[in-house]
Amino acid sequence: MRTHKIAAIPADGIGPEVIEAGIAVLEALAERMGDLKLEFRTFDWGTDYYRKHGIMMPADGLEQLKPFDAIYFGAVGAPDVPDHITLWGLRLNICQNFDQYANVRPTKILPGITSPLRNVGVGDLDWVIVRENSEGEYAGNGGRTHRGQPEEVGTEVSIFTRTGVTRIMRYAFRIAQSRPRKFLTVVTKSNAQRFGMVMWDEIAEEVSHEFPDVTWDKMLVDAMTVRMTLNPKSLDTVVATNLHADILSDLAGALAGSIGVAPTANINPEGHFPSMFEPIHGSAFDITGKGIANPVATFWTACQMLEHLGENAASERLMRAVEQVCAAGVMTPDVGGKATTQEVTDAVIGAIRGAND
Ligand code: GGG
Repeated sequence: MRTHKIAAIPADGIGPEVIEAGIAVLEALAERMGDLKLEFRTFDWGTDYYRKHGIMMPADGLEQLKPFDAIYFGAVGAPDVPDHITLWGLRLNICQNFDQYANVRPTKILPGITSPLRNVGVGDLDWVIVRENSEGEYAGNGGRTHRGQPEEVGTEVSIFTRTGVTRIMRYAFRIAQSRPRKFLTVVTKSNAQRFGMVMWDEIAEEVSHEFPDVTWDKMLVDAMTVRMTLNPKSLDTVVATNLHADILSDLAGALAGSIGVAPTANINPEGHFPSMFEPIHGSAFDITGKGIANPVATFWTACQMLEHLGENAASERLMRAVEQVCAAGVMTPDVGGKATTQEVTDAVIGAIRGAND
């Protein structure tokens, strides 16, 4: 029996709804596999915790997480607390302190889901966006002075380091190399931002020599939105800065039918810290408590988590079950269905139990 210890942090909004669904599906999967045990421990951190304690997670929270093999995260953000407090207090606190510098965001159109793009169907849009996840625009370098006065100044300085850019570039080239098309697009804004972004281009060129079998090209981020929309089949693996990739991956999710299906993995490739897996979507308080949150992104990121844990067969079985359920039309309203979170979850569990492979 292989055992993996997983820390669940459902956090805010629809986070608890989709993580509950994810744990139910993972427990059914482990039972079906027979030789796999997943031990969950749920942490009550997030905005409710903040309202009680003035912090999003306890001071020793990172120490508490360290012994786990992976973190399964829901969503962060609430209407009554500023977003920068909730985001930096929980999600970014974990990502940055656990050096989860590679954020991997796959996109594909699942069977049964319709893309808003014309003439694009299942198999046509198959991307992996690699987001630099430790520095850049999210370096946290800035400040405010003269608050409220006419001369008030606010700075938000992006930090790009040679170490940070080189390691994410290598990571992205490696992913591109592992995929059939062996093709990487490097996104920057190096026409207007002539220091850090030009360094990105130079480092991409340098790292590319380590991967002679990978073809690559460069795009400016504004032009990239056009290419994703009008020529989506021309793309495969993409690497971009923390902010650019955050924006592009929301677009990617929408082009694949809904951000409700888009997963993300925050990876510490060296394995010094647990990696963290979550749906891309946030807390979505407009639909919180209605029972209609799409759990598919949370299931798909569970597949990423299982793969990361070396459980490839379980990962593939879960992805097959999700695709089968989508193809059968059991889907939440964001992707045109009428099913509830619970109905989609039950259908995926049914598909896992019913699989005769
Ligand atoms: N599950 C992802 C999540 O909760 N995201 C909240 C958010 O606001 N993220 C912004 C960011 O990661 O840049």
